[in-house]
Order: sequence, then structure tokens, then C-alpha cells
Amino acid sequence: MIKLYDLSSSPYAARVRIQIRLKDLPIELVKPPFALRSSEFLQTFPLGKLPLLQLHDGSTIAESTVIMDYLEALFPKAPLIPPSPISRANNSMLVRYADNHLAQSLLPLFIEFMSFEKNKVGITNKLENLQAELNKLEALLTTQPDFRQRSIQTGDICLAPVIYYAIELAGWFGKQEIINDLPAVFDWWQWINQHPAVADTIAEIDRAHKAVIK
Ligand SMILES: N[C@@H](CCC(=O)N[C@@H](CS)C(=O)NCC(=O)O)C(=O)O
Repeated sequence: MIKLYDLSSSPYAARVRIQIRLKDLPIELVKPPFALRSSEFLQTFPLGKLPLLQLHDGSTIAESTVIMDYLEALFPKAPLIPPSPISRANNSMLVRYADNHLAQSLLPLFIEFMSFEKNKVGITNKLENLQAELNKLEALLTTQPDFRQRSIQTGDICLAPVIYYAIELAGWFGKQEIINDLPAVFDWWQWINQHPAVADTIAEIDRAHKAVIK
């Protein structure tokens, strides 16, 4: 059986779990056999990150979006990547936005969060950067065709766990409900959570994240 080396709290692993659940794929979710960053881990996980897909012959695929594209090619039924060139481009923009824009603005907040101190210098600036990236998503969703008129796609799936962390970390640093003044983002978040595969996976990340806080 194909295996996904998984991490409950990881937004990157979560997106692959959502895909697996939405398409009901025959893939086993397993925990990594070695501690992250150990030399054994780095030997088996060449890019040093989770998630990692392991195929029947033992070969491995790293990088969540590469894994997702591979799984779409391997299991094309109930496609999560649209067929037309323009809708593919719109979908890819959401994927790239999630990784190259939103996740980049979250990283500095995540580093502060891991230090477990809420009142560090520079938090206001980091929250403003996050807000600016979320404003871009508002603009992107507004210029793209209405998401309510299409089915769920890999771009939505990549974005959902990162938006979860944006809401959660902004709240942790005192800015509650960071997407509430962004009507398109707010509606998209409600819309995407109507999928049980998404809502259940977000709840899973939330449990893992809250366990860290404890
Ligand atoms: N670009 C990678 C990012 C994966 C990633 O950063 N994974 C984190 C967990 S959220 C990880 O494995 N971190 C272990 C480490 O950095 O040692 C992807 O999309 O798969």
C-alpha cells in the first residue's frame, strides 16, 4: 500500500490528508519512524520535511504540492484540478498564494509563537504583514470567478490549513477574527469548511496545535 508519512499539526501534511479523504484514496497514513532532523530521518526523507509519500517499490516523493499533483495523475477520478487552461491557472494561483505569500507572512509569527512569549517587539508589524497578505487574498478571490459556482480544487485544499493557522496565530497574538472584515475570504472559509474532509482535518490540526499550547 502507498504510505503517507504524516504529521497531524503540519499544514502541508494536512492538505494531502484532505485530498486523500475527499477522494477516498487507498493510502495509509503513518507517523515517521525517526525523530524529525535526526540523521536517520534525513537519510530516509531526503528533503528533511514532512509530508512524504512512499510508493509500493519504496521510492519516495516529497513536497506537498508535488505529492498532490502526483496523486491527481494517479487517481484522476473525481478530479480536484480543473480541465480548462484558465481555471487551472486560477487554481495554481491559489496554490502559489498559499505557499509563496500567506505562509511566508505566517512564518515570523510562528517562530514567535514557538518561543511562547506573547509580547515580543515587532508583533504589530508581523500582524500587519499578515493582514496585508490576507488583503491580497480578498482581491484575488474577488477577481477570480465565484468559488461558489465551482467545486473544491487543490488550490482551496492547499490554502485551507494555512488560513487556519493565520486565524489561530493572529488570535494568539491578540488580533481576533482576522478575516472577519474580508467578505470574500470569510465566505470562502465558511464554504470550504462545508466539506467534512476539510472540517475534520482542520479539527485534527487544531487538536494537535492546542496540544502544543498546553
Ligand atoms: N514545502 C514543503 C514544506 C513542508 C514542511 O515545512 N514541513 C514541516 C512540517 S510543517 C517539516 O517537516 N518540518 C521539519 C523540519 O523542518 O525539521 C511542502 O510543501 O511539503
